[in-house]
Amino acid sequence: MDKKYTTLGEFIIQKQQDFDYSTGELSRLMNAIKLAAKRISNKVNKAGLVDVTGAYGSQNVQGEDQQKLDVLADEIFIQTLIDRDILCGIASEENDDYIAICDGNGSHNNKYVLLMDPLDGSSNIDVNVSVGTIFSIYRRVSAEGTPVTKEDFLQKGKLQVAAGYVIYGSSTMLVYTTGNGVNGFTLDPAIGTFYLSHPNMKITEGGAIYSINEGNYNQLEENVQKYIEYCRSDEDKKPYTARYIGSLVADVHRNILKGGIYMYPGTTKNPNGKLRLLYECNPLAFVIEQAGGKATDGKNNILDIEPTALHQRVPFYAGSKNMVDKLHEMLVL
Ligand code: P6P
Repeated sequence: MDKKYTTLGEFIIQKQQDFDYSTGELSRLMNAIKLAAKRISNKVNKAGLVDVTGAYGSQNVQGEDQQKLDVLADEIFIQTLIDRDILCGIASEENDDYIAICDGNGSHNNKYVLLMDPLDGSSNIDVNVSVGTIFSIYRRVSAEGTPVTKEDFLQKGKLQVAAGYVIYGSSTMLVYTTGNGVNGFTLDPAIGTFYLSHPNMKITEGGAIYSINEGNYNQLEENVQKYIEYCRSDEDKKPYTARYIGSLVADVHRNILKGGIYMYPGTTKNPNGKLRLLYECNPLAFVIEQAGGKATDGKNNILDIEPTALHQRVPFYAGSKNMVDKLHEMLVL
C-alpha cells in the first residue's frame, strides 16, 4: 500500500471533536461495530467451509426462514455491543422485541440505542452473492438511568445520530455517516484493519441504473409500472440499465457509487412493500441523503416518517436525486 490511508479507528478519533463524540461513547460504539463487522466478515468469507450456510430451522418475527448466519451475525453484534457498556438498548430484525441493556453497575446510564439488520440478504450467502449489515443509532429519549422504552426506538429517521452499512462482497466495506457526509472504509483482511478508501462519497444526481424486482411488475400500481417503462424507453434518453442483485445493501452501494434508483414498492400482496423502516430504510436513507441523493416512500421523505411499530414496512424508492424526482412526477400523474 503506497499511499497513507487513514484507518477507521484514526478517523473516528479525528472526527471526535467535530461531533458529539465528546463523551467518547459514540466513538466506542463505532469501534464496537467495526469489531463485530470484522468477525462477521471472517465467517461470511468462509461460509462454504464451515457449518454456517443454509437454514437455521426457525423463523424470525417476519415469518422469514432464518439462515444460520442471520442468527450468528445477530449474536455477534449483540454480544460485542453489550459487552462494551456503550448502549442502553438494541433492536434487531432477528428479535421480536428490543433488548434493554443495563450498564456495568446494573443501571441504564448509557445514552445511545442501536437498531440493526445484522445480515441482510442472507439467503444469498449460499450462492456467494454479497450480503450486508445495516445499522442505525439514536440518542435515547427516555430519562437516563431508567430502562429504555419503545419510544427510544420509534424515532423519526431524521433524528439518527449515525447510520451505515457493512457490505461483505469482493471486499468488506464499512460505509457510514454521522450527518457530516459519507465515508467508506475497506477491510484489509490480512491485518484486520479498515482503511479510508472512499472519502466523502457522493451519488450522482443523474444516474441511469434502475434496480427493482421486475417479477413483481403485475402487482405494482400503474404509475410505478409507467416509471419502469420510462426507464426502459429510448424516447428522450438512452434506455437505463437494469441491475437487481436482490441484496439490498449491494444494490444501494452500487447505486451510490455509480448512480441509480433502487425501488421496493408496495405490491397488491404487500401494500407496504417488504423493507423495514427502522433498520433498513431509515439508515440507508440517511446515508443516501448525506451522499446527495433522495429517499422516499413514494410520497414522503423516508426520514420524516413517524414510526409506529418496530418492524413496520414501507415502500422504498431511493438513489440519484433526479431519478427519484422523475419517479415522483410520474407517481402524481
Ligand atoms: P425480493 C433480502 O431478503 C431483502 O430484504 C433485501 O436484501 C433484498 O433487496 C430484497 O429482500 C429482495 O426481495 O422480493 O426481490 O426477493
